[in-house]
Amino acid sequence: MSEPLRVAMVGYAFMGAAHSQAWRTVNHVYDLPAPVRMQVLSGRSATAVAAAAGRLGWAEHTDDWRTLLKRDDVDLIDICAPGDVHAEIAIAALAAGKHVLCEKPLANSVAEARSMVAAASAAQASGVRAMCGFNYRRVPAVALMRQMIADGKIGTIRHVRASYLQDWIVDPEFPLVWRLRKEVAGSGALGDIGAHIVDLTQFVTGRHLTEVCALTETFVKSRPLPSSSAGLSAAGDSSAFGAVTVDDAVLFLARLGDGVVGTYEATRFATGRKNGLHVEINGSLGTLVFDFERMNELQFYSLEAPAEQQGFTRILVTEPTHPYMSAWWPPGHLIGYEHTFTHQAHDLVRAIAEGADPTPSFADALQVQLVLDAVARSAETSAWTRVEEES
Ligand code: SOE
Repeated sequence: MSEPLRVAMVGYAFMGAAHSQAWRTVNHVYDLPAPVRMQVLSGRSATAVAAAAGRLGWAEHTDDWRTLLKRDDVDLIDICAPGDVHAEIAIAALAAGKHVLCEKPLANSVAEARSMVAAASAAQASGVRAMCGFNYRRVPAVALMRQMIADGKIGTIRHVRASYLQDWIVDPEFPLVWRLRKEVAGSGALGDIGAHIVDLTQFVTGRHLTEVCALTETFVKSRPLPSSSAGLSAAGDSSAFGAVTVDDAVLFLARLGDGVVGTYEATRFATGRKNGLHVEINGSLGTLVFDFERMNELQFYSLEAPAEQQGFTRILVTEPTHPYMSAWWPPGHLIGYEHTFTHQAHDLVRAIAEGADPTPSFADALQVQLVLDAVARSAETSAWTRVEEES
């Protein structure tokens, strides 16, 4: 076994907690080439970060992420902070020779994402690795969906149908948290959850969106200012209001080349939908359907089955032969949301130890950013808009 991989993390809210859970678990689930050590947690408030470090299992804490750059007992920086600081932290970390895991979306703009890709490729020469955290790629049923499409099980792809539906801001009294401010989050439903379905559909189909036609809507245009900026559920102070500067919902049509067409919808106003991530791919020989709220299952319809037996089959993705599942429980014993982050941590640690490039790379995440940018421009102009190609 090689030297431990000493991790530092920036941010400790929902995503920070999910990533911490993965760093705590990964050593105990997988026989890793390098054991993970949870070295130091960074956050802006000294008292809050101290409490979070104790709760989440970090050995030390700091209120200044820049100190991480100079420490030679930190090998990897995991960025779980809001989007407006991704580029600055990632570029500085890579320049300091630290591997980087950065939450999605990679950045708040294409320009930032491009400079992150440049920093990652400069660092790559000295064995420094960078990865973006699109965790849903690591749901076993999603990985199986990709394999089955690549193996031709549904034939030639015709339709991609994807939606990501949540409802956590349906109440107009819900406060103006950072995810509702463009200068911090970059965009609203588009970058937060739309980015996931863009990445997922590109991942499972092996195709890129080439052209989009979009609309966005902001239903609640001003909200009470939060009494603290601590997290997504911070209570509002209804005496003072601020403007919502991002989209509440986005819908778009897309082309994915060779006649493949797609529909996409992302909203945080789908009352009753808590984390409804749905992807359906129709091909010339069949259909595959994934629904996150039943994340251990994959629905498969095959025209190759005898006519009298055709119908949707529910594949329970818990066999040891299914992607990622051999590390977990006997067949039929289900896994959950947090496992996707453990799989992500595993894949990253293994790639670093083997000197391989982890995926999704910063370049893959830039490609998603180019789609988000085309969608935003299309919504502004009400016109079909080409996704820029990266040379
Ligand atoms: C909030 O909408 C959020 O936490 C996203 O930011 C995550 O990426 C998604 O997995 C769950 O919802």
